Parts: sequence; structure tokens; C-alpha cells
Amino acid sequence: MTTNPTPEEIAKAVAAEEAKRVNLPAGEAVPAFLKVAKQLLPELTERRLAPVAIVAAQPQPDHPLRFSMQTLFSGRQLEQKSWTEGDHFILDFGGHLTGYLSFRIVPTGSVADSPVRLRLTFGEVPTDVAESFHPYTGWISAAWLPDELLTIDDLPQLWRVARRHAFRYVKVEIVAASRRFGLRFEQVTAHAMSSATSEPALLPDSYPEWIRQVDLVSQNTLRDCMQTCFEDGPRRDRRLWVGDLRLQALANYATFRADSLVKRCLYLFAGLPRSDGLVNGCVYERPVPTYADTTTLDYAALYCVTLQEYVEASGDQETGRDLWPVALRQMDVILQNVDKAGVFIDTGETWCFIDWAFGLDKSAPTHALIVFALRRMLRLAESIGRGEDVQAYPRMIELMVGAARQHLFDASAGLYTSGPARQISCATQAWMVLADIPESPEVAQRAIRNAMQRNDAVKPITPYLYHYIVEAMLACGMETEALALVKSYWGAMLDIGADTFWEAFDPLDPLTSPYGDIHANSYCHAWSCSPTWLFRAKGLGRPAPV
Ligand code: RAM
Repeated sequence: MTTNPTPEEIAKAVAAEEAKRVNLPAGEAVPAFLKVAKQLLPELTERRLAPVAIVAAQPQPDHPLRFSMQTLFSGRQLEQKSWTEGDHFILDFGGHLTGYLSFRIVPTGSVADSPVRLRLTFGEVPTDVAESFHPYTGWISAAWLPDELLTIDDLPQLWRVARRHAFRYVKVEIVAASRRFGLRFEQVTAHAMSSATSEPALLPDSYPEWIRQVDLVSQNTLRDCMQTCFEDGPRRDRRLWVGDLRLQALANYATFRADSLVKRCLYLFAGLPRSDGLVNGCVYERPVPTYADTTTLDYAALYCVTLQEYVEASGDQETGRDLWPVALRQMDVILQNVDKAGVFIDTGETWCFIDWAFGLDKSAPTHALIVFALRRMLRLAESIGRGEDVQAYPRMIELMVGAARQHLFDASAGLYTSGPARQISCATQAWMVLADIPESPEVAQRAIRNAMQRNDAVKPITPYLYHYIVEAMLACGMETEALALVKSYWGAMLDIGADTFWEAFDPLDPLTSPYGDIHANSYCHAWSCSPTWLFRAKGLGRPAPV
């Protein structure tokens, strides 16, 4: 019989494997920025969790996620049960985590005269384990779907699932095993991994309970995305994206303070630019740091914003100076898309993301986002003493602000428009306001209110863009509406039972997916973690002193 590794040995093996995976090529060829990123590789800490319950999914047609979970028996009772071919059960770990699963599988009644074949399905939400993933209708690969077929020999065995998953639930199906013996599952353990070095803390109880819970779930979301970089979603992409990073970094300054992880991410982007110097929209860490083939103009502009905010939050001016040429290069390349009249032209050559909303015209929001980034570049230049490099920026800002007011504003409707069809969207108003383009707070407030109310305005479908609407509301004095929006949006996810906030959520159509199938969605997604920053750093919802 093989000697089974102890949980300690498993944990050590997990850590060793993680460390090996970030494996930069050695020598002169390694760009200096990647060397800095490598030195900042964080250690992951582990929490070990036992299942709290064995649950069953109950169909609930009027529930936004179609199912709810009912407890069958406690996690501790699992070791008293024996299972045979055809059986299945669902483990509930009581909350979302990113990590590994291990268990000891023991034959009962007789020796094991065959291997055991199991199907494990890892679920972030009940739908993942309550219904089949097939037929799959998504346009991104079905290889992302979180299920595994395992064949285990030589029972009893302590087994660790090699692939990292993001989950709260695990459905265990005994697909095949000889009927001469039964199966018992012992020491079932989830090894939750994160580079956050502390656990989320609750806001004081003087805050309304819903705010405390939204804040906590935001932090759980951030914690589970904090691995060796700020991942966008531990279930699926597992990549570092600039747009997600900005919001994670902000949330981090208000909570875990893993500032060196932000720095590592800034250096990873800096070390993996496109040939013209534009940072990639996302990069891969493994098997070696590599850029993806995705560049987005708005994310490149947000790189500059993220650097400015990092320097401001951490006081690390040295990094600001080191990465300053990278930031300058972003603006140089981006401004090539601004015409003589000061209007940003979306040629379609490089992707503008802004949001996944179907049919969204990106030109006006990107125009405004560039102005927002130019203003932040001025702030960064001032803080690191590089004012001479940005002498042309005030004139460019003036030109682009004037162009937006003249060409993109529909004065009779009180709204900014985007593209030749003069599309009205929430995205455009939010970014115009954040870029301080409206002449007055009244114009700004009216634009946001109008777009939120009008049926023909393109609405966001991701927490990412909802964040920018809230941030814009706060920028123009709409605190009450900002808080109401956080409550009706993130609060609605909480009411549905979210342990972590989702990649996509449309309150009017909760089962919507940017990818054509909700099983491809990620339910712990970086860009949805920002409410903790809104509450803690921006003072949103802070109770009045008594
Ligand atoms: C999705 C990811 C990621 C986001 C990009 C633009 O693929 O969810 O978080 O930044 O879109």
C-alpha cells in the first residue's frame, strides 16, 4: 500500500508547485522590469476548511439563480456514510474560496477490487452544481468549465486535485466503482490560497447591516482574486488585466495593503509591452510571464491612472519615476488617435473595452477616459518632479474638453452622445463626469440622471461599469443616489446569495452572460470588489457622528 501524504505534505507540495510555475528565463534577456516583478513574487497563505454541510439543490423557478441549497446533513457526518457507483453528493464549504481540494478515499465492506472513477464539479454558485453544463452555448472554450473526471487506484488513498479551482460547492459523483466495496470520504479539506496576509474585517456596527455585508463580500472577492498577481477571476481568466487591477488596487489600499503586489503587477505590464510600447490589456504569469494578444486603449490609459494612484497611496516615488517613461508612452500612443479638432477617433484597430454592454459605442467614453488619464498624469508628474515632460498636456485637455462640449453634448437632452448614431449610454455620461468635462455639477448630475432613467440609454451589464457610474456620482455631488445604486446593484447580488461579487450582473436579466452561457461567467470577479473602497476611502454610507 502507498503511504499517503499528510495534509502538511500536501500543503508543502502545493506551495512548491506554485513557486515553480512562475519561472522566468534567466540571464541578460530578461527585461529589467520583469526582474523587479519576479523579486516581488508574494507568498501565498493557506486556510484549511472542512465542508460545513452536505446539501441538495432545490429547483426554485422564481429565484434569479433558479436553485437554492438545502442542508441534508452536517459536514462532520460525512465520514459515517458509505457510497457506491451511481451515488452523488454536494459539499458546501460555507463560503467562496480559491484553492485546492484534498480527501482520503477509503474502501468499506471489502478490499477495493477496482479503481474508482469520480466526476468532481466545482461550483461558485448553486447553478454550477445543480444543472448540467451541457449543451454548452458559450463562445469561449468549454475547457474553462470547472469539472474533472478522476480515476483513483490503490485505495485507500489521500488524493489532492492538482488543478486550482474557485468554489464554494463541490459535487462528487461516483461514476464507476466495483459494487463489491463501498466508499467513504474522510478528511475532506479545501486549501484556500491567497496572498492577502490578513482576513477581511467588518465595518463598525454603526453602519447599516447591508453596508457591512456588501463591504465584507467585496473584501472576500478581493482576497480570493489575490494570488501571485491580482487575478481578474480565479475561476476562469486567471489573468492580470489593467482595468481590473485599478479597482483591486484601490480596494487594497483601503483594506489589505498588499501594495507590493500592486507594484509587481505594474512591473509585469511594463515588462510586457506591445511593439509600439502600449501595455497589453492583460498578461499571463505562467508558464513564464507573457503578454496576451489583447490590447485595449482604455486599459492602457488606466495603466497611467493606476500608477499615479499607487504612488499616491504608497508614497513610492521611486517606482513612479522608474515607470514614468512607460506611462508617458501610453499617452503618446493613445493621443495618436485624437484628431486635430481634439476628438478621439475609434478606428477599431485597437479594442476599446469600457463594458461588455451589448451594442455599446465606445468612442465618447474612451475620449473622456483619456482626458481623465491626462489629468492624472499631470498629478503624477507633479509628485515625481517631471512637470517638463507634460507641458503639452494642459492644452490637450482643454482641446479635448472643448471638443466634447461642442461635438458630443446634446444640450436639449442634457446628455453626451457617442458615435455617428449619437448613442446615449450610461458609460458615456459616467466617463464625461469623471473627466470633469461638464461645465457645472448641475450639468453633470443631469446627464447621469437622464441616462439612468431613459429606456433607450445603453445600460451597463458589469460591476466594472457600475463602479464608474458610482464613482462619477460621487465626483459630482450625488452621494444619496450613489449609495442607492450600490444598494440596488451590489445589494441585489447579496440578496441573491452572493458570497463574492460577480463578473456580470444585470438586475433585469440576472442570467445574462457576455459569453453566451452563464456557466462561463465568473462569480468572484476582481472588478466587482470596489464597494469596500467606496465605503472606506470615499466615505460612502458613513454614519453621521452622534
Ligand atoms: C473579461 C475579463 C476581464 C476584463 C476583460 C476586458 O474577459 O473578465 O476581467 O478585464 O473582460
